[in-house]
Amino acid sequence: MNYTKIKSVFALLTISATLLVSCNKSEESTVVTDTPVETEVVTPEVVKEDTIKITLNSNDKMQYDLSEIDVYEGQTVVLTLNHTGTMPKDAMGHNFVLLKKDTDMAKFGEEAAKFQKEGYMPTDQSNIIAHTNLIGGGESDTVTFMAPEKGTYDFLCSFPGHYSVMKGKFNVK
Ligand SMILES: [Cu+2]
Repeated sequence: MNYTKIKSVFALLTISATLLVSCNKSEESTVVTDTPVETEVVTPEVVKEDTIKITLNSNDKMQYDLSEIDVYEGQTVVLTLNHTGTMPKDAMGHNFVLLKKDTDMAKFGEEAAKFQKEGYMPTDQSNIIAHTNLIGGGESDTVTFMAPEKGTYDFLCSFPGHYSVMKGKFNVK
């Protein structure tokens, strides 16, 4: 095989190229070293699951146990929020609210605080991608939604005052 042919094989094939590289390593090592870019091409694509399950725990100390959540674009996200404490939701209620990009978290938090009867969930949900219900100690709630487009989003607990610490980044890759 001449150099040009081998190069085109590398460019077109991924898995076969890996085999070629390992077979030809000794006799044609110059080809391998001349084309370092190909090593990126032969990396197999990570298999992404269609559905990702996420467990987010919260407690009586006004804390989530995750500050970052990573998912892939287009995945179905099944997120379960647990409240591992014992305090009632009137005093230490928690939820998970995922905001659309560029939503001002402080403004959203102020607005949500006005909706006590609705579990601190504003009637206008135009800034919300997904949310769980408000839960108290010992309770859980699960929300299922499609991961939005690639980017970084904010999530928070909308119980008054909680978002100053109960917040995190939802990364869609
Ligand atoms: Cu909370």
